[in-house]
Amino acid sequence: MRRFCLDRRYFPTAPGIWILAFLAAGSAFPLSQAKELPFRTLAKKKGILFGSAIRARAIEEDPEYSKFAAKQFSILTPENDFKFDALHPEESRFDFTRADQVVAFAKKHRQLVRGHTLVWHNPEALPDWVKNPDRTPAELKKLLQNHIKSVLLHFSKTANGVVVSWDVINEAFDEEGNFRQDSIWARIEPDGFKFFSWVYRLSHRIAPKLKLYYNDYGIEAPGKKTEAVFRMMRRLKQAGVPIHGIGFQTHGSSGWNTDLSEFPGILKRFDKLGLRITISEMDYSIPTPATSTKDLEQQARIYAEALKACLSVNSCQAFITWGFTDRTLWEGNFKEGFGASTYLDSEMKPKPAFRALRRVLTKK
Ligand code: 9MR
Repeated sequence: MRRFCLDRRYFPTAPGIWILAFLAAGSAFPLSQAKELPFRTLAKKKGILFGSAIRARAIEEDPEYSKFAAKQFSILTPENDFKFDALHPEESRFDFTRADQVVAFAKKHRQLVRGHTLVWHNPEALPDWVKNPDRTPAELKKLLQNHIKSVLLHFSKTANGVVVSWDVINEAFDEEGNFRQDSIWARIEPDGFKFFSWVYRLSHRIAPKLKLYYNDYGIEAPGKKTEAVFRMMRRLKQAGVPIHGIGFQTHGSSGWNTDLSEFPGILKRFDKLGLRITISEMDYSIPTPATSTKDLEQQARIYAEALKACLSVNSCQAFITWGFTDRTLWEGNFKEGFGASTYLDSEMKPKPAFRALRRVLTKK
């Protein structure tokens, strides 16, 4: 008892002890980090999911990358690991190794996965056996049907409740708003409405619990393509085709897709069709090396505007960026001399865009 009284003379009372302990620890544990809630928590308070494109290989090989992804995100889009060439390298062989690694990571960190993508014309994401020019439309139809069925059934069995949505068709319209006739898949059915109806009805029959999205870029401002996509979505909805959402990729770069002032209004139009909305591949590339404060601030402004647009409609489910560090960029896809499109630099240090996103998410 006596000793306890003595001790009390030297040790402050309850609130005081915490203030002292905090000050003493201050240098080793900066206040800014101590109180920074991860993106996923901030986003949840705003009613949305927050995520990024992710690569199974980077999760495996780069601890800093995987630590950030585990902590910050509530939804992941496999950047390439769910694509046709990755999952179905030969006609009679599927390979789910990398895809299953993404799912395992998501399960471990209580994250959702957005499947990407079942039907995409881009030859980069198609294996040679599909691209064989001798295939008849009937053969193409059969192989696409088999691909969709096998892939959706695999994830229904192994990732039920984790893979919750899919970009079923990706980028089916050209810049003029035409259903792409140069796509290999248009050989199955050149009429866009009939093709969409077939693919979405088929996918819904196989996996009725999934939310099925259409996903495209360059539809964040008014124009021919935005209008064509809107009309197609409206027609599909009116016809009762099971299409549930639309992904606005929101890629941009200095000089392209820089004006997002009409984006909230566009989202409202799609929202009124009863579609869910996702900002699905947000990024903004700038001249490299990315040292200009003006460019970095412009990048920050665009990221913030896209996120605000998402928050402006109730149906916006998720804000997903196309990568989160300049360490792992989608090489080769940028204009010469451009890059640095994410919100962390290649050393994983926050760029102005990182702060800008946090400001939007923390604003009352
Ligand atoms: O970032 C992806 C890149 O690593 C791949 O090589 C490429 C082809 O599969 O696809 C890139 O991702 C694209 C996405 O799947 C669809 N929208 C545009 C993205 C950037 O090109």
